[in-house]
Amino acid sequence: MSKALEGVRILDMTHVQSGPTCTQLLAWFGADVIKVERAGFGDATRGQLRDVPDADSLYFTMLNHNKRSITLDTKNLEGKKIFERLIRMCDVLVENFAPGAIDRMGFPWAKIQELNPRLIYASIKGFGKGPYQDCKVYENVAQCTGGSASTTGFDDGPPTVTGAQIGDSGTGLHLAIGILAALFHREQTGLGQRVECAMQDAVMNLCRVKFRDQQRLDHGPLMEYPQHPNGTFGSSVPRSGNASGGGQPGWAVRTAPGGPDDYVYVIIQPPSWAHLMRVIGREELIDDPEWATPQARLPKLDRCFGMIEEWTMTKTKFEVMATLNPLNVPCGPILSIEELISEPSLVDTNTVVEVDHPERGPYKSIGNPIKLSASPAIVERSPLLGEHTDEILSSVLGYDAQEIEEFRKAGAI
Ligand code: CAO
Repeated sequence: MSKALEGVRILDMTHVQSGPTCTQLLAWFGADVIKVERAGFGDATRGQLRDVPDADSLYFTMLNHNKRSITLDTKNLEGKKIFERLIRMCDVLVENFAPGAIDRMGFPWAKIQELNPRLIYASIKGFGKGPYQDCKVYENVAQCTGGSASTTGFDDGPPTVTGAQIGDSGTGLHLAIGILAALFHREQTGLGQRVECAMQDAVMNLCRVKFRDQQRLDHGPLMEYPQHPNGTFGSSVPRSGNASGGGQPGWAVRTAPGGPDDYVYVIIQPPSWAHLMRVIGREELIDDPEWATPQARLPKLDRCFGMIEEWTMTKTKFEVMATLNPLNVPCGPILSIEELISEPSLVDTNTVVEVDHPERGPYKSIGNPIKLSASPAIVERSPLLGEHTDEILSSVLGYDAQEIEEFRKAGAI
């Protein structure tokens, strides 16, 4: 089996979550990802939310699989020489420092291009050009400034951030796509280019349907939202609770035995209406003009899902799934993280993997969700801080033992 990105070398200047998710994905596709970290400190996440004393945290290990780590002070005079050589030897530089940090290290884009015109220089920042371009941004700030928080939650509750890390991991995915496009472009032109993705922009892209709804609002109420017909609409897209974001209505209804995650999401697709009504014991509504069409149901979706819930509450979420699926009713149980992490079918597909680590022992992680038939990803543990410093300096950059010793004495590595 060959690796899809075999031969691509990534100079990974990323930290925390957004950038590391991007380079981890490229590493899973087979790129050689060299993570540059400050000696003694490393990526701040190594020490954040620690569960095992003195061991790299799960925050770090789960975002930095399949990489090599070199410690390097890019502000040290000797360190800058190593950094320059890395720029010459790599295909892609990825970074998500605060705005201007790479420039302040003495490496503006013009200089990077001069050092290596083939290098693709990819960055994540919180915002694109505009009033907030110099701001530092974390996950939830991006969710709040990208339209996700204002549209998530219930009408009578506050704006809500989601558990899915759409600001960080979502932007990392976007950046990875940009890098792959730039690599393809380089095949044709021989030249690298700048790839930028702002976290606000990535979240907005993921909130695309809410921008659809903002414009639909100009033409009347959003009839699939729970605010119709019992509530009110303002001038902006409201929070829609668990309503479906698509053309078919859906809702999360309760199931037995009534625990916090005992819910199932049910979608009423017109062709399955008859099946659904039959199974819940409401055959009389199958052809009733008050209920039989999507248009007739729209003003009373709450009652509709109420009826369905009366039935689902007599079953577990898995029984509901087993009953409705054969009837072609789209539905899905609300699965807890505890249920997902031990689900055998997800282990079989390597979506949930177990990885061993010298400091912390075995732990569970999420493998590559993108499956390539000829290049399956094998998840390897994250590197210890500086684990590959000497190896990279000698085998990638060609320094000899004495030069490496001098770099060490100068505090560059
Ligand atoms: N050698 C020498 N200096 C190094 C170094 C190295 N190997 N690696 C990092 N540094 C320096 C940087 O140059 C920077 O110094 P200056 O401020 O003097 O330029 C400094 O370390 C800190 O970098 P930072 O400002 O990026 O880090 P921070 O912890 O203060 O901020 C974050 C973190 C995430 C808020 C900020 O990096 C950011 O806004 N990034 C862009 C958006 C982003 O990706 N956010 C997602 C984070 S995950 O939720």
